[in-house]
Amino acid sequence: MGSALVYINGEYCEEGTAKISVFDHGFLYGDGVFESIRCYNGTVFGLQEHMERLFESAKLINLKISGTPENMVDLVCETIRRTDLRDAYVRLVISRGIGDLGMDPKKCPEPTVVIIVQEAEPMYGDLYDKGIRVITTGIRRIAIDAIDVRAKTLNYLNNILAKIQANTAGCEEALMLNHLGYVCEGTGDNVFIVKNGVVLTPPAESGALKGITRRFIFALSKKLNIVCNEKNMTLIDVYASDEAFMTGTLAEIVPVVEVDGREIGDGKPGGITKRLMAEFVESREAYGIAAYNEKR
Ligand code: PXG
Repeated sequence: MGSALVYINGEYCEEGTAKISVFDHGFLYGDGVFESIRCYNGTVFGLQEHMERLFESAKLINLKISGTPENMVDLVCETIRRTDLRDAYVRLVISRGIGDLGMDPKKCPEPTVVIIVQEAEPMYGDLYDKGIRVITTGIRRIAIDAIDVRAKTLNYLNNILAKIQANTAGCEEALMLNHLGYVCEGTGDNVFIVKNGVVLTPPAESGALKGITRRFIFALSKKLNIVCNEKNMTLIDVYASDEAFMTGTLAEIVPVVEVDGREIGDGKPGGITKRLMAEFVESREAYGIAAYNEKR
């Protein structure tokens, strides 16, 4: 994989020289927000939606981003263009910025803006044909009255602890329940099941992130005349489903063929899942903002 290009507060540098201060509160306290974004053949997938979520996340933590969402769109596109990559993985991080060794954010005058652009590769390697195996983790998703996890903040330890459990169990991903025991999401992806031809996913009120890919699944389902609804579900709904899959910017759409040792359906990626995966590849280049548009 080639070296990443990194934008930090107005400067562009190669990954080897990209540095931020140890006094940055993103590093010291996880005080910041981020977005993970994909670019397919020069089009930045769902960039408008990513920007809306970024500014909503920033609002939750009362972080003032200088400039408008449009300025940030331009900056992301400019950074991609400088790499000449048409297929790229982009990480946009905005932290509280440099402060002192105290958590009080009022000591941080200026947010730190980082954009990393590198080559993209599929998160689950060759498992898109076979499907992944998942365990339900004992780590509950953070309750929304603690941190509203519908904001994408730099606090990912909850998810990382769950991922460690999945790794220990020899599974690819962990399914996280919310504090009431309802199915919520994966560590870095949203979860869907298919039952009697209907696609179902937990509502955002379950504490699941309102994923950009999740939202795209609603559009793809509509296009394919498949009913797709939000529904609160418990583990029995997942175990007894006909098909299951997870979605995310990095994961894209990945079939789930086993949960907690129970085969999902016939233990192979399901028909509706495969149709959605094919339609995703077909439609994704049209869903976003062109990074290489001459006007930029
Ligand atoms: N839920 C959570 C908790 C996420 O972090 C998604 C769902 C899917 O949302 P999008 O908008 O991407 O469809 C995410 C995003 C990683 C990694 O390294 C994963 C994400 C973000 C950053 C890193 O696995 N997933």
